[in-house]
Amino acid sequence: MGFLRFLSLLFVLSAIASAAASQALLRMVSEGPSSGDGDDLYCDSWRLSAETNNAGYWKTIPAGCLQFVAEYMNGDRFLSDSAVVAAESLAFAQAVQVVGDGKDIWIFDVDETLLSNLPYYVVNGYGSEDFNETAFDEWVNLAKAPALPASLRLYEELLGLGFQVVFLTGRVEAQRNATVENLSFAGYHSWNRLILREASDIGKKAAAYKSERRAELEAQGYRIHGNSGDQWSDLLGSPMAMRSFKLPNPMYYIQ
Ligand SMILES: *[C@@H]1O[C@H](CO)[C@@H](O)[C@H](O)[C@H]1NC(C)=O
Ligand SMILES: *[C@@H]1O[C@H](CO)[C@@H](O)[C@H](O)[C@H]1NC(C)=O
Ligand SMILES: CC(=O)N[C@H]1CO[C@H](CO)[C@@H](O)[C@@H]1O
Repeated sequence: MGFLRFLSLLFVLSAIASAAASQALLRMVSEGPSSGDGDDLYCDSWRLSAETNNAGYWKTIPAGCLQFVAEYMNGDRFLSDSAVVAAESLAFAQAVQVVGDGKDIWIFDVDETLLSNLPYYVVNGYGSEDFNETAFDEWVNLAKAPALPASLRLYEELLGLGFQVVFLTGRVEAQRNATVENLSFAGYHSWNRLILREASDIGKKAAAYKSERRAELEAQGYRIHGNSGDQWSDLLGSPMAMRSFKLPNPMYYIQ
């Protein structure tokens, strides 16, 4: 083989190899890792997609992202992401003209917003397992969920600015006592009202149930300035708050 032919063969081979490598990378990023843990690049992109709702409904986190989600939830990144959301919420709230008639409200969701169920998910696979309602309800009834630090601070600051706070949760009336107990123990000392699902709400999609409750509040003359939740179904639907704030939650998606 002549030297030039050898060189051009080498060139063709390396072009094929680099095309194959970039194809493989594209496939990996678009389909997710085929096996095992540790593909942080894909998992971080998936997390962004889930948080922005580009992913739409998902039942469990992607196979291979268990380690990533565990590290995200237990690390500084989750605390920092939550703190930035709270800071942006506060900046908006400080610009609101609070009237002082008790009708300026801010809505908070409860689970993964005011309270963190991380202790439950630490022993239940961080969203990698199908949701087990029985086991989750047992955990809720223990009333051991700690506050999400950034939300507790925001809550205090909003009260200081003169807002009324309303807690609107997908938890059911039967869980009222456990919820009140734990909100109080976690540091949430007062609220305008705590709205839980009544019997007639059971089976409703979260977005429909929460929108109906917001409509009732507006009909009673309340002005819903802000709404904080970790699920899009806490925030979307009509009527919406003037500003909605999405907290991070890569562990589950509620429709
Ligand atoms: C769900 O949790 C309950 C209570 O902890 C348990 O008895 C049951 O086996 C679990 N179901 C599944 C499908 O894992
Ligand atoms: C909730 O607590 C009140 C007392 O504060 C009690 O009367 C009521 O029975 C409790 N409800 C449930 C479902 O445990
Ligand atoms: C973290 C926290 O405040 N947990 C409390 C939740 O409420 C129960 C009482 O129902 C307390 O025992 C926990 O300490």
